[in-house]
Amino acid sequence: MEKGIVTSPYTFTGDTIGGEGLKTGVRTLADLQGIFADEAAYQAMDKDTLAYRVESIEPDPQGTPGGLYMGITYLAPGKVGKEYFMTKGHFHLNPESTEFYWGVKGEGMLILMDEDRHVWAEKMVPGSLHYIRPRVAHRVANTGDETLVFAASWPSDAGHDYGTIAREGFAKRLLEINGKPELV
Ligand code: M6P
Ligand code: ZN
Repeated sequence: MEKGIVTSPYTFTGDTIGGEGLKTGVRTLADLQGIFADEAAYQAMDKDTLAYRVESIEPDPQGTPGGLYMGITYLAPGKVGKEYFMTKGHFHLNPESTEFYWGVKGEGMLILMDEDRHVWAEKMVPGSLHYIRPRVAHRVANTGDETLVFAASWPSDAGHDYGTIAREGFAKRLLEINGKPELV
């Protein structure tokens, strides 16, 4: 190759990312204990069931100011009782930090909650782009019957605050009512 011209160490095909230092994280139902409303339905399910997998490129160490990460999440279809499979959800530890999510495949809902516990949701479909503002917690539910694939990009110094959601949850839940998703 010509001097000074190199190939990027990363790839992005639309629904996969790859390359140097690719990280993979897996969450089973066991990792989602306490987030679903129907505890009896949760207890009756196989805790080894895969809920989602996150693949990410994190070029700089966590906490680096000015850096950016990119990830793709593969969220399985399914429900615990009437509640769709969903990500744990988080605020950012650095409360001013923002994030983009975008829909790649399948159908879902991005559930958002501000610090006053006001909850709303944006429909996630292939091509939908979602800007998550500062101080807004975010979680994604799969409302379809195929794997929901969505991509995300967030600052390397955003951090994940899971504790607040673990303690207080979201103020509304996305349930299937008469065959349709409803925030209740
Ligand atoms: C997106 C990004 C990641 C996040 C992942 C799963 O890919 O926001 O930072 O880890 O979704 O969401 P959660 O961490 O809430 O389980
Ligand atoms: Zn985030």
